[in-house]
Amino acid sequence: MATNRTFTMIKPDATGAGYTGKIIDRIIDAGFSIKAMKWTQLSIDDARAFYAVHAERPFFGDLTEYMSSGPIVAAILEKDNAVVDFRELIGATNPADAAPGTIRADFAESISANAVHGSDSDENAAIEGAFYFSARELA
Ligand code: IDP
Ligand code: MG
Repeated sequence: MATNRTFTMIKPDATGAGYTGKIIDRIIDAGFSIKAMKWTQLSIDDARAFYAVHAERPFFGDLTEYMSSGPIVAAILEKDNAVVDFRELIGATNPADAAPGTIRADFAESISANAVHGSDSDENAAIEGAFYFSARELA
């Protein structure tokens, strides 16, 4: 059953480049409402836990180092069809392949430093949201 929620992070390349406000504007303009949001930073162990599903991938070390290298903004977002619509709003993993006008096309640096995270399923949206937020923190 669709939960109509997804989870996002604005990644260290984008917070460091000063794109946080612009990316949040894109998200709100696309019809998502913010249920919870925080500015924080992952430790290397936090990043390893968050991305445990990718532990066997060759880029796991680079990814976890990068994701713990600077501040991120974590948020739970709500909209009809949230998971699928948000993946469409952010574009392909590699910004070189991302459709024009998507967040990654406009703000990402590289396939690794790609500006934003978006959950890939309702199940993972719930797991990832719970990594950062308690039920008490949701608006
Ligand atoms: P997604 O973020 O579009 O869902 P995933 O395949 O789930 O992409 O990969 C998670 C994250 O790992 C990506 O957003 C990106 O930061 C990083 N990543 C994915 N593929 C590569 C790669 O081939 N080289 C380096 N980093 C990668
Ligand atoms: Mg993914």
